[in-house]
Amino acid sequence: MLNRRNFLTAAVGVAAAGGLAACAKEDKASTGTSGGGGSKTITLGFSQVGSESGWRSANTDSVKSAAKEAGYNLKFSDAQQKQENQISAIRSYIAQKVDVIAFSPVVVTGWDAVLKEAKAKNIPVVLTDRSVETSDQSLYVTLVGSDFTDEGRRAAKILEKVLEKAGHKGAVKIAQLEGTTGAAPAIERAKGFKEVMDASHKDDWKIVVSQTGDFTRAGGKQVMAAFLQSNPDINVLFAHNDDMAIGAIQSIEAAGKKPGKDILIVSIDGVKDGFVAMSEGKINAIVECNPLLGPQLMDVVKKVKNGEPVERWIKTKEGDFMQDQAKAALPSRKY
Ligand code: GZL
Repeated sequence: MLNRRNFLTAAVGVAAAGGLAACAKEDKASTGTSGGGGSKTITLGFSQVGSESGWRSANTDSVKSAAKEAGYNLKFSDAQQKQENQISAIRSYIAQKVDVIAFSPVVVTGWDAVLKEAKAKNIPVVLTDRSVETSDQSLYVTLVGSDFTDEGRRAAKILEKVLEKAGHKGAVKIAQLEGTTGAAPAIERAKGFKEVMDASHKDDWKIVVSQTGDFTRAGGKQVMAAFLQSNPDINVLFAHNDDMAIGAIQSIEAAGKKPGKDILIVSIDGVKDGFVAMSEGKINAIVECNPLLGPQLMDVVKKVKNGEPVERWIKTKEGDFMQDQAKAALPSRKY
């Protein structure tokens, strides 16, 4: 929740706002036809988490291109992974009286105050990608995004196949590279993975070390290096996204070990670089998390603007890939 100091700062920010959010980077060029006074063109205010990973870049491209395709007036801001920047951006969209606000919340908590301000101004809010924790379900209309808990379950289940294919014998000592602390995908992927572990692998699998790498390559590289210092007998890495896995691979190789062989790797996202690493034998399996939400989002925004009913959760469709599928799949990967 926002404390009094933050709230006052934000209030001052809103008073002065008029246009750009105080700290976030807002794209100057809005896409689609000009909002102007014309009521027929939809003006959408979108606050993006940041640009921390290949997944995020693909997600941003999808939102921007779909808004352009739909002829919407898109106001877009990059929060550089800071919640206060997202809150400022949302407040500036409220001040600009956009038709709909959409955002991917960097973390699950701390949104009630600003979402209540949007509600007070009758501006509907659509969540994309990540969800929020709130007791007031009226604060957003719908979530367009993946089931992260299921992604965690799928990661554990595909690890079973990876271990079998590798002919692994003995204890499974897992290092877990967690996503951004407090973010829905980090919380829920860990939860889903643990569900399968507790149900089917109480005696043979153990997460020996787990820490956030903040969804970035640099984070994955740094934390994996520390993991290898403290737990040299790690034989599996579960990374909450490909970017951290790719960073970790650099540290694994620097330690003189073979990623994909000495340390089996399962990751989530399915970005092109993840598929390249898989085709090189360095990642053993990837659970896809589809970032191409733009078209679904624009369709929902139009329905919401027109007051039409929408489902509470519009889930994205995604698959799972083993290493031997990587080469064939690469040419058709869209992100
Ligand atoms: C998942 C998304 C996550 C990706 C990461 O939907 O929120 O954030 O898995 C990204 O790559 O940083």
